[in-house]
Amino acid sequence: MPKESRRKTSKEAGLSGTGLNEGCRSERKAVGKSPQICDELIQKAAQVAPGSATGAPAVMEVRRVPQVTITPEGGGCSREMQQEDWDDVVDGALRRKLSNSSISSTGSSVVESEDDILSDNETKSKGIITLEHLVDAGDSKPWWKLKTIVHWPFVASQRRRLNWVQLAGHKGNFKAADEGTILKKFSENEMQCFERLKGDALLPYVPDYHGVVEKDGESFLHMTDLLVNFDLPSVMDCKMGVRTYLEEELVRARERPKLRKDLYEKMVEVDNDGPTPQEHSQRAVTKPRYMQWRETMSSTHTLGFRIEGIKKSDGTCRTDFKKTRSKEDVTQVFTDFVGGNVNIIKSYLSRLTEIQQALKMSEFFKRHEVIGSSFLFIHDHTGHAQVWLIDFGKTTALPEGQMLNHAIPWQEGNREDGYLWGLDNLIHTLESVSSDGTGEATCTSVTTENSITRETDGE
Ligand code: I3P
Repeated sequence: MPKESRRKTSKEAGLSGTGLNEGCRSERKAVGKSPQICDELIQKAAQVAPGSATGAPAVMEVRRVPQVTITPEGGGCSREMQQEDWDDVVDGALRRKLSNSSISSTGSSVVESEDDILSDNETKSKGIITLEHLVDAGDSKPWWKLKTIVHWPFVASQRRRLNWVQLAGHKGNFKAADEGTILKKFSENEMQCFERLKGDALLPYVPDYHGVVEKDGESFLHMTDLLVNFDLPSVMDCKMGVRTYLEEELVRARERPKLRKDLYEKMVEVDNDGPTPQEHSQRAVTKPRYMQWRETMSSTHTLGFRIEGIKKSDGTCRTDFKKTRSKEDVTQVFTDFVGGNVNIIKSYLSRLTEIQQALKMSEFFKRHEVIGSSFLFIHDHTGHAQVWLIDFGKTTALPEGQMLNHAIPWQEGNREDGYLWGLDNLIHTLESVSSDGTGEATCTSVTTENSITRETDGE
């Protein structure tokens, strides 16, 4: 049953955006143990400071920069980070000291394709962003200790560029690049998808791809930073589809089962009753078992998409959605995400409808099993709102001549992913938010484990 695990080795200490407070606390409460997240989620959208070709903002060299100590998680939130803290950080006489101690390595992949999916044990890789007021023995000036993963830039003129976020995905997969672009750790699979998307109906809805570049001895996919035209954006990552693992992973796992202690630990963090008695006694689970458990705990099985993470314009960041499953809960999360702003929901709906049409036209979509890909929702206070298709590390071409429906139930062997069915439900969910701000989501149907029933079945 288990899939051979695919551990990654990337440890780039490039950039990482952060969030903090409320969401962190709520997740900690929810799982009872781990202080949470806020930096891990979507390494999917990134905001990169303009600067040198090496990615380090040139301006950093001529200004005093804040000292930021990055520590592993632990300890409670001293307090929430406020806007004035950022002001202090960017304007004040704070000094920086960077350490990567809380950046954990990622897994590697037999598929050598997945760049953007959470892979680290959350207890290790997620932290709480907190500030502690400390005394600098050197000049008696106070400075703040920023716990967890934070990287530059903290420069006043670039304050709006502090939004570089990773809401999900393997950590350390991104590096700074020239203004308005980012570098994502190379994935052959994803690169091929970008190449095949050239000229496809989906092209306007995926990040611009600028080719493969080498940096520090590694290869990266160079692409446009989706956050660049937003002012302090709010970002949400929704992973699409009813299935989050490839069929080939299942097969491999059956052939070479591998027990994973880290996944067992992640499971019990969320639900101590999750593992079977046998899994408890071995203190390990297989990867497919974990992935399927994640799908049934969240809305992946019931709605065909799930919320992975949210970073809001106020800096708060949440990834505590593992148990967000019902349509009502999902609706509430969307309502909170847009702050009840129905116009933003309408903009999102309009974009989703365009994407839906494009998906139906797309030759690429017909011929690929789309697994682990997300919609990235981005909006800001100006009302500017966009949705992008991201993360094609596990999007796999079908054999010549084979096509998918994307809306019928998955049965092992048919490679269906439920992507369009999930999009239908996502649209219905947003429509219910736009109708009354809190409305009840109406889904096309109800799913049971591994089955989708909808009006279009059999189309
Ligand atoms: C991770 C998530 C990822 C998966 C990762 C899981 O769980 O399901 O999709 O990566 O596997 O740990 P969670 O979201 O609960 O953190 P892949 O899609 O690349 O398999 P990994 O630990 O083997 O990286």
